[in-house]
Amino acid sequence: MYENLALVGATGAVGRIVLDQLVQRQLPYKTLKLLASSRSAGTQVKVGDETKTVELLEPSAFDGVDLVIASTPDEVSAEFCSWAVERGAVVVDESAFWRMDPKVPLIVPEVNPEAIKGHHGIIASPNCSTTQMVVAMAPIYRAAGIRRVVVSTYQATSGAGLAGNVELEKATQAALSKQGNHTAETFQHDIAFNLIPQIGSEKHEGYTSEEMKMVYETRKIFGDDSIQVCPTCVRVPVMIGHSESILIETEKPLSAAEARELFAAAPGIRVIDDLSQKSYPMPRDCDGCDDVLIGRIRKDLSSENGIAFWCVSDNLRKGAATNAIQIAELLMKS
Ligand code: 11C
Repeated sequence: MYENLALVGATGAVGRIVLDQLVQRQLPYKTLKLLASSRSAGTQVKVGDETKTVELLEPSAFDGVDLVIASTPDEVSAEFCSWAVERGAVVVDESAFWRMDPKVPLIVPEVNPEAIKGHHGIIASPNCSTTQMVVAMAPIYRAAGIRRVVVSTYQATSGAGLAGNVELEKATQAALSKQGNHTAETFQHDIAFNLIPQIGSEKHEGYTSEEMKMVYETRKIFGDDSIQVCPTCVRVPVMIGHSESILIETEKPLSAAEARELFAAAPGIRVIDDLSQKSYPMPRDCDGCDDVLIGRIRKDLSSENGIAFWCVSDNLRKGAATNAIQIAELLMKS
């Protein structure tokens, strides 16, 4: 039974959406604790019609808790998850810290819900840019197999948390008032009217940590190390909604019409695809929605088995909060 819940990181950008979703999706819990570091402990937070006080994140806070949903920085997850698991709770963790641990299932419910059976107390939710891509890949993978994916991302500033959006606003105001370059703190360079082809740190052979997450997490979620992924991750001056240009090379040939049908029938995907009517997904369309939006579906003109498309998703919802809530729902049903 998972009826006594705790949410760690309740005051962050994703934590607030998790709270809304707990209420909107009517998760059947009895008690709910909100936990955060000393900086946010004591804060009052609305949960539906109730106002709750955020409690201090410490080992004894998990006494009597069955299920934890956590949206915290990696170093916080590294420390507190064992406090919860030792007390018998299961943690659904959104940080990157546990994702590649072989004992920890990495779950996207539309893709690999069965992997949840193997958990040892911690279940990880993937990086936002991986999540929307694997939701899009899943129906194609099942129907035609996937050899290779080439993906370029256009990632919103909220991927870096509330601070990312504050920086975009200040930088844009500075640029418009001609005060010159805004001093970048969250991002590597001034984000106003700019694109930054670096998300995360330098990691492997010229690829960044964000890009390597897309490689390793994708293989783990599909349980298929043969999938080749070539990612380029770019920060763009958009507050909400990651966009991705994706080219998939399949094992078996697939027409654009077949790919469109597969996407349309897949859970968690909404197709918006009529170029003649200027109809395709854009980040503004996905703000507040839980689906992965797909459009511009077309055959690759340069290879036999290539399908190209455009994919947009709310990085704070399906990319983070919604995926974690769906994992919690899976557990509650199990
Ligand atoms: C970004 N994708 O847009 C990152 C944020 O591993 O969960 C999420 C990082 C992660 O900056």
